[in-house]
Amino acid sequence: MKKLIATLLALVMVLSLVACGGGKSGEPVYAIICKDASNPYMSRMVQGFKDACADIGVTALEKSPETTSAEDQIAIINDLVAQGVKGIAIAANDAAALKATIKAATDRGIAVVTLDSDTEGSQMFVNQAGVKEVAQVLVDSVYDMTGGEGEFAVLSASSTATNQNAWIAAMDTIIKGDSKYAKLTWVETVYGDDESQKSTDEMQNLMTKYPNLEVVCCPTTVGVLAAAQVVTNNPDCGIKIAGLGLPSEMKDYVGEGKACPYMYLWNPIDVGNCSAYMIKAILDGKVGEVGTSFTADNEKTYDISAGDPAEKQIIVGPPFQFTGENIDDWANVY
Ligand code: RAM
Repeated sequence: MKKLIATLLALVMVLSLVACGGGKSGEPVYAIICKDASNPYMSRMVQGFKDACADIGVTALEKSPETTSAEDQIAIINDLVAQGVKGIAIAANDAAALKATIKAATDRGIAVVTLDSDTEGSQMFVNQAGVKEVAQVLVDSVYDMTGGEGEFAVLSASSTATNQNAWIAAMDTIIKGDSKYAKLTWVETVYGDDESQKSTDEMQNLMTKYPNLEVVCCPTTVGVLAAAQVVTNNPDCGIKIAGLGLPSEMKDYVGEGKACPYMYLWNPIDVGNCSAYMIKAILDGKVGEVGTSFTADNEKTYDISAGDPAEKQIIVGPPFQFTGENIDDWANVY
C-alpha cells in the first residue's frame, strides 16, 4: 500500500511539473504540433523529434489537433505558452492564420520553428526539401507517366496547406515556363484534407469526371495511398499515380506494372529530429542572418536561406526516388 501511495505521489509530481512547464525532473519542454493527430507521416516526424529531445536533455511533448485545422492549432499554441514550454515546432495548417499567436509566443522568448508546412511568424522553417526540387520531380513524374502528353489532375491535402500549395504553385510555374510540357493538360486540383476517406472519394470523382485522365499526382502521403488503392481496385482505369508517399504504406503499390510506377519522399524522422535541434540553436543564439551558416548540436552545419513565408529556412535534404527495386529496403524504415 505504502509503495502504491509513493508511486502515485511521484506520478502527481511529474504531472504537475509538466503542467507548469517543467518536464520530467524539471527539464525544459519542447513541444511538437502536427497538422493532425492521425497521419502516419506526422508520427514519423514526432519519433525523430522525441529522439532529438532525449539527446538534447529536454522533455518532448506532442499536441496535435484531430483534423487539419489552423484554429485548433492556435488553441494548442496558447495552452503551450501558458504552460511555459521553451520551444514549439509546428507543421502549420495555414500560411497566415497563426501569425499573431506565434508572435505572442516568440515575444515571451519561446523559440517557434515550423517544420513540414510553413507559416508567417515562424523563426525558422525546417524545410524537408527545396520547393522547386519537389515540384520538378512531380512535374517530371507526370510528364514521364503520361508519355509527355495528356490529362492529369492533382489530389492534394487541405486547400490551406502551405507546403502542398507551394509545391502546386511551383509545378504550375515549371509547366508554364517550358514548352516541353505544353501538351500536358492539368484538368483540376482537388483536396482530400489528408483524410483517407475524403481522399478516396475525391479520387473516385476524378476517375468518373475525366474518362481520359492518365495520371493523378498526389503531393501527400495520405492522398497517394488512397489514390493508389482506388486504381488497384479498378485495374482497367488506365490511370497512373505519381506523388509523395511513405514506403511503409506504399510498398504493395509501387513498381513497374503497379498503380504507382515510382514515387518520391524524404526521411520524415530526420525532419522531426532536425526541428528540435533548430529550437535549441535559436535558444542558444546560434542562428544568424540569411546567407550565414551555423553548426547545430547534432554536429551538422546548416546554411540559412530566405524562406517564404518564414524569413529564414534550412533545407533538410533532397527528395528521394522509391521504385519497385528499393521500396522493400525502405518500408521498414519509415
Ligand atoms: C502528408 C502531409 C505532409 C506532407 C506529406 C508529403 O503526410 O500533408 O504535410 O509533407 O504528406
